[in-house]
Amino acid sequence: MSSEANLIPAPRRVEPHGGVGPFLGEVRAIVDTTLGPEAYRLTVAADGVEIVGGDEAGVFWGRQTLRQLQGPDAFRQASIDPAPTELPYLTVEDAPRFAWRGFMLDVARHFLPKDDVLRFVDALAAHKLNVLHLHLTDDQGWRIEIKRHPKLTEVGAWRPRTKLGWGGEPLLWDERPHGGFYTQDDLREIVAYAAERHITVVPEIDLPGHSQAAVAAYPELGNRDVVDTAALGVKTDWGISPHVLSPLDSTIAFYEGVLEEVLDLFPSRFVHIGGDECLKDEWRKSPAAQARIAELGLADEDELQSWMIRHFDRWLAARGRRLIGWDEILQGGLAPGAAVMCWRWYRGGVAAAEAGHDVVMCPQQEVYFDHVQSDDPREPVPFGWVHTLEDVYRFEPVPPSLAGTPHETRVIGAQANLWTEVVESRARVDYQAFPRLAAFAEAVWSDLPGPGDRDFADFARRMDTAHYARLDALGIAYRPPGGPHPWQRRPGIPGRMHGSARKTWENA
Ligand code: TNX
Repeated sequence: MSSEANLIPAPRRVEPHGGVGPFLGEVRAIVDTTLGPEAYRLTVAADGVEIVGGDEAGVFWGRQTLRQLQGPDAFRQASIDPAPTELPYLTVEDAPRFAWRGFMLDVARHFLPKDDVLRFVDALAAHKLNVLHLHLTDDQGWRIEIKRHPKLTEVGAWRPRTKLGWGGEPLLWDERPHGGFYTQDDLREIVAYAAERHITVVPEIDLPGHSQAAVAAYPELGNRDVVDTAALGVKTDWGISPHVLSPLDSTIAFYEGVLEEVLDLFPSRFVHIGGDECLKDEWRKSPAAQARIAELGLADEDELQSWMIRHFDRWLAARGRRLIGWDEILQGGLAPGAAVMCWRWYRGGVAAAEAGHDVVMCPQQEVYFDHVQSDDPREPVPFGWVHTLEDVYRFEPVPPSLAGTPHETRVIGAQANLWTEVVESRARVDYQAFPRLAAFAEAVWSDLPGPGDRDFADFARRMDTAHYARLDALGIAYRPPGGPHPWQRRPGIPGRMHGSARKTWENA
């Protein structure tokens, strides 16, 4: 039996009443809206277990806490002990700090089969995370079936080979073709499975950059007056492709058609349209793009991108949805209803919050889970900055420049992002995500003090005495505290390190 002090994420308040009793599997579940969204009160007493939730999600999070109290074996797929578990008598009162507690999975660079996604949804639920952002399209692959444009997956979901690792020498290739996509029914299943666990799936269709797979499938989407787009394939290596969408009406109409099908599959209020890293070289050279700039009376290519984003902002708003995009959508002026996902330090997020836009903080200097977890040379594929478990535990979504100001509440939450250029399988996803996702979950759920005052030693103790055992029972191939198991290493695969990230607010 695990003790009440080992819960992750830590609840707001735990009041032990002394004594223990057997848990026979019955829970009295009640909704009482005075508790507030996602809040719950869990009571274990001699007369049974009761969960009062502020809504159904609150009841569900209460059940996750109860599961942790039952001990690690409650995280197995089936019971291995016929004897009832003993529960401590107590009251837990709990509510999340942020409404958006997200995780982004890049299924474009490497496809993750449907059943692995469903399993990951279970892991998110166990950590009280409530948003799964699926990065469904990129230069290296298109992963969502679109009925009216079948070549997006027939052509765009496959590449002939894949760059191994990131960086120059040695230039290694995995010569196996790679690909895969989710059918619309697969996505309906993922969305429904997540909804049963009070997790919203936010789809991302990246535009106008990161679109080479779409251009490979439909060459007319690209800037044909400057490149032979018919000769382009799906990108096989990493980095930012210069081959972006054309800003023509035909391209916009094509993507409206894509988004119509996306809206039909995903009930999420927020729809992510990317907007990041759109190289403007083709637009600068393209007479058609320049004519568009002139016709619309725009100053430059940044304003042209902004015009496209504004178009989709209005288009989504007219259908009762809201646009969210990476912080580059600030360039050239932010669309009125847009929310911003801030990945380059905190700056864009601060500017957007001050201008009255909702912000999800996911700075790559703090919570990019494709980056290494230690400076141990045995880490599989050296990439990015070092983000240790402790670094992530001390991640603070609200920078000091917003804290205590009226703009603070514009930070609706935070997200950890797992890009998959060097993360090619379910085991690698597990390794990069865990245990850091447990620390992240506590940083976004719990009412923790400022980053410097957080009790990492206590978190580490809860990990060691209970949470690693829960992850074991869930079958998650996490990074052990002492470093990678021999079979988790990738010797000889090149990478690219960014040096050491400075944990200061100077760039906020
Ligand atoms: C930046 S974050 C990207 C991704 C890469 C990632 C690698 C963002 C909006 N763009 O395309 O996969 O860095 O860490």
